[in-house]
Amino acid sequence: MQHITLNIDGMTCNGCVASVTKILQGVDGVASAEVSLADKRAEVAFDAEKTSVDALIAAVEDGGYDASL
Ligand SMILES: [Cu+2]
Repeated sequence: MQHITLNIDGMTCNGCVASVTKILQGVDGVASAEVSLADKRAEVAFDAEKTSVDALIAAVEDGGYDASL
């Protein structure tokens, strides 16, 4: 299991937190996603054989938010 922290931009409320959490948890291979509005971060645990950092970032950006390492 790999653990990363992504910087997330564009979240303005708890609805955004819920959206980003759902996006990340919807990626195949993601075990857990903890999103913080105050820190503008997402801590993600995932199976590196099923997904990748690039795929996680792409999923968040497809949802309308900015993500970076
Ligand atoms: Cu919002």
